[in-house]
Amino acid sequence: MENNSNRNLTAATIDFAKVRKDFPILAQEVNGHPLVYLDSAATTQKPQSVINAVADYYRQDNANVHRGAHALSDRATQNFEGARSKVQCFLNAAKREEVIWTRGTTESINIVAQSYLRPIIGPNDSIIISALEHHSNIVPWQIVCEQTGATLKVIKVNEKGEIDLESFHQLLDENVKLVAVNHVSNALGTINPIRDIISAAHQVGAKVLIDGAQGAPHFEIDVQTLDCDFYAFSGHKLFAPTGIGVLYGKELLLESMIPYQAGGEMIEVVSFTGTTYNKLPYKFEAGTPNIAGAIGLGAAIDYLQQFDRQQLISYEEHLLDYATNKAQAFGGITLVGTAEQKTGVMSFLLDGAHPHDVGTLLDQQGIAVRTGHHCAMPIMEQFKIPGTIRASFSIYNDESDINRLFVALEKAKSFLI
Ligand code: 7TS
Repeated sequence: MENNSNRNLTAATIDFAKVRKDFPILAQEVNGHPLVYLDSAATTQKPQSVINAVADYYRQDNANVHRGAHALSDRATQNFEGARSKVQCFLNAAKREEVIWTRGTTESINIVAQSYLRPIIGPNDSIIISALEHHSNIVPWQIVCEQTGATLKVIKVNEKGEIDLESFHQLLDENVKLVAVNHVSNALGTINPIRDIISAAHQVGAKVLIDGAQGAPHFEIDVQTLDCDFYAFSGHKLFAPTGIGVLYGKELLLESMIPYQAGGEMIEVVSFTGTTYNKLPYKFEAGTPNIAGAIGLGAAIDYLQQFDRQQLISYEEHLLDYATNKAQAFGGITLVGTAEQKTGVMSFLLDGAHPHDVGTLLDQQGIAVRTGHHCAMPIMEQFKIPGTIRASFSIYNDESDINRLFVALEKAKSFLI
């Protein structure tokens, strides 16, 4: 369902004050102050159109999909499969069968680890990740290594928080079965050179998984041009509900893979003399899926696609520049992650204060940020810090949010230092 009253036409300049009004949760006070939400890298807020799509599904169409011989089930199935087609367009996947519904990025990566990689990897083989990964793109590969005797190799990251491509090339050889890197780092905001990584990996015959949890919310993704073998993302970081996400995989690879989970929906015929599996994408979708979540994700894609995405990207870049300049002028702030190519994530330390204490004082002033290691402990270890304060920006933020952050930081500073 589209929120026509707030529709912005592609060619027109986006009215960001109107965009903000699309997100009803933002119009509240927290601890006696108007909410400033700067934690979109953890999860984005939801526009009214997404909330309506989920509510409409439960109010009008709720039924199980692909099964019922009745009108509600037909409608639910159409909306659910329609959302899959929207994701296909969103990613520019060649086929809708290449779009698998999952719970989110974490589950998508685990499917690739267990259903694709584990059966084809052995003790002489290796997996490459970077030092800049979220735990979801580290631990599944460590488990595969424990199960198979394969080796996990880690690309170095420089002091700005950028992937060192030379170190990557040194790790690459024909025993590498998979390279798994994020599109954008959640902890530092670095945009990684995934095109170079994909083409170099393919030259030695390795497949590539892109963890797009922080990439899909910001960029137009074209999996065919990228030529990645797998791309994973979560709905909830893209203005959609929690509990829904996507694994894109090239058809031939998905065809070759064993199912991840077994049960209803993923079968063709079940008998005690042998069971055959359903075709793609259902082979990987055992059990009743998150129907409302998928429909909500479809609505979130509709919401995003009413805008000129390039303008959204420029706006987020402007917010990041605005915040970075303020941080540099502030005195006593150390920025962590200063890559040339960054999205709207500002990770920083208030010198002499623990990030958690700063986070608490910001919350008391109505400002939501995340503090800690951001599920990326290895990169924190490299910088020899326990964590950072992370302000992450989205299309519903504006300069006044950033001004409020710095006023609150002044207060925190006078209190703590
Ligand atoms: N990969 C990256 C790069 C992420 O940022 C996250 C979540 C995940 C994987 C896992 O996604 P999930 O939806 O399956 O949980 N990142 C964050 C974060 O930065 N703060 O909270 C969650």
